[in-house]
Amino acid sequence: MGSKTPETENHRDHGDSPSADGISRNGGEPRGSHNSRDGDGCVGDLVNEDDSDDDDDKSNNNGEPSTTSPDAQLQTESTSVKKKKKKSKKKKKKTGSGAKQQSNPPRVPLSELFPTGDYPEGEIQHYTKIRTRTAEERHNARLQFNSEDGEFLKTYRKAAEVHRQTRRWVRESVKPGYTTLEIAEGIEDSVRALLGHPGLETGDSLNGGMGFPTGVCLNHEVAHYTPSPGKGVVVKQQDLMTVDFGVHINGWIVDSAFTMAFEPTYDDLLAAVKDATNTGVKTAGIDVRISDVSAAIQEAMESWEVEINGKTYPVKPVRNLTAHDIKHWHIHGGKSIPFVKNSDQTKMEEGEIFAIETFGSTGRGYTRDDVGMYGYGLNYDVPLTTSLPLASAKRLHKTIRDNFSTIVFCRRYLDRLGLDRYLAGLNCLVQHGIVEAYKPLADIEGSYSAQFEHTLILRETHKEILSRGDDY
Ligand SMILES: [Co+2]
Repeated sequence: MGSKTPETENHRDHGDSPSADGISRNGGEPRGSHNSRDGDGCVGDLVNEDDSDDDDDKSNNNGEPSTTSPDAQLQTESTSVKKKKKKSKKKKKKTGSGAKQQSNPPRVPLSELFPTGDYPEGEIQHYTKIRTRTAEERHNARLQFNSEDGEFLKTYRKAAEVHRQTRRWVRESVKPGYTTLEIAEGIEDSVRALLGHPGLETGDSLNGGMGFPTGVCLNHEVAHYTPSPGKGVVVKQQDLMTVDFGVHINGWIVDSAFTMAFEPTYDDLLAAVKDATNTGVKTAGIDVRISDVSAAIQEAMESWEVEINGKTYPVKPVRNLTAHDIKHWHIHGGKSIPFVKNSDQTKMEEGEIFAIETFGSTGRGYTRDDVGMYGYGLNYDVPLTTSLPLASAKRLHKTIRDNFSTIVFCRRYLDRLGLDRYLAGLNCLVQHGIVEAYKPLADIEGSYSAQFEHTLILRETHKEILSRGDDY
């Protein structure tokens, strides 16, 4: 799940600046030193009482963008020469012989596939820079980590394995003709089955479930699109599709995303954004400054020019989205990593979990709020007891606390709990600042954007890329 930053520059074309307010209302931002804030909590506007108009036309192909190409031939050369990439190493530890196999679509709980609880570890990357620490720092790190290390890592690796097995279905079985609703629900059915938490009983989804609403974005849709109840659009052969979903176990969230296509014309764009994300992953480390990670990401992304359907585009990092740290129950922990140069001296710290993601676009490299709604999440710092004018809002508030806590959810997740006629209550909660609402984010029509994202943990001697798979 992407995180939105407020932006200082003027946005001339659309006049729809992403509300610069809302940031302050968003709690969970304890460290003040970073300048690029986790703005995902922006309530764009509070309109949108009913979501009946979302899932608007997903077609593109207006052939609009055409950023001019310099020299196509030269570009092709440089692309192919520049980017010879070695495969990310995979280290799949298989559990015992004769273990059960996952079904397709995946529905076998992981507890049956890994009866010993030894889930595959992520990719291990060693730090590029040695750090020096005081005895006290080392002591604190051990306190935080070592005692519960085993259980904590098991939990996180299990969530990552659920993500890998679920996305395998998307990457191998989803074809043009599927609707975005079938894809989102397929993912959600899979995640819940693999976790063994259907999430229908009150509180069950707090033990494990979706980390946020499944994002399925097509073409110029950059982030935060999820089908409305009963709606969805048919994915076409020529569509570029980004899938972003999270898996949580007891509030610990794995956040990972990928972009896929059914035609080779997008291969370079996918490679560019994958490169940018992997560069960010490689750069991340204890005591590494956010500004340094951003600079590395930007340089990698902008080193690419890509050809799509015969047109050449520079790949622009999306300037108002960021990578982010993850805290317990909080998808955005308060540190944000932009994909463009900045002077944020905030450092990454031992024990922190980061969702390193990047978005690249052939459009403006800037998103605007689109119509419809993505999801809702309890504001972190709101007191449990608040006076609300609507009884339905009070009831809904309790339902949200009992089933999602501060995990971001969408209307489909309320519907499957059997709730109905909750929109007035929901809007009331948004208007009172108890619940934050998140809008879909798009670049200009006719553009294409891609995203790759991994969740990693900064351990004492190395980082573990928890969500790494042999796919990306
Ligand atoms: Co994310």
